[in-house]
Amino acid sequence: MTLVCTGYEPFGDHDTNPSGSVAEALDGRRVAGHEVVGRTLPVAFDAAGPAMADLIGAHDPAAVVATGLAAGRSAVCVERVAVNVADTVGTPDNAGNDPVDEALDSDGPDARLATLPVRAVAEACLDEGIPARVSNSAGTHLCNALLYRTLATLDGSDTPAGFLHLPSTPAQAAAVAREDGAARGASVRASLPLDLDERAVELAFETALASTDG
Ligand code: PCA
Repeated sequence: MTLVCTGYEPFGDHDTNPSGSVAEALDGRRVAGHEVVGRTLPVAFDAAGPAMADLIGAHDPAAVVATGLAAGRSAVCVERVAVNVADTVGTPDNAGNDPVDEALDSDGPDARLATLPVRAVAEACLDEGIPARVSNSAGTHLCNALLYRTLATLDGSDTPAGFLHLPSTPAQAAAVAREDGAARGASVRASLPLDLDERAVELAFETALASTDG
């Protein structure tokens, strides 16, 4: 079987997106006996959910881990919940959509819980020295929407699925710090290198499959 990992293209003020880099790096890699299908999704509310549904339909994965950038967060965030709300909070998607306080699905539940074993994934990361935590809010931008729609697509199946928010890379943090005047004493946002992001995704798959195996 396969494992589906997605990341995103750059969006907003970000020239790069570590999540897309992680998905591309993992594409074709064997993790826990399965081959990873890693894809970069568009940052577009109308397109990301259907793209994920197509990936799941085409590859019938044993587990799904979607990832996205959460600039400023200090650790890998294993998201517990997706809420039925779309609000870009002023950063339109790459198609120009800028929802304010909208429902993702007017007939859907208020929230959907990730089916990854979120606490075990965070613990596995921490055990390997990767800064990580469970997060109880994926925000209301596209990452929340993708988790909501992925869980809807998999509703009724036993395929575990979840979402990891990734911090900025060191290069992103340095670029912003340069602009912000860090060389004159301004603060620098937290960051994490891509190899630790990649390992966190591997651990999410390994942990999910270990708990599925019983
Ligand atoms: N992060 C955004 C959307 C795309 C991305 O990488 C989010 O956190 O919703």
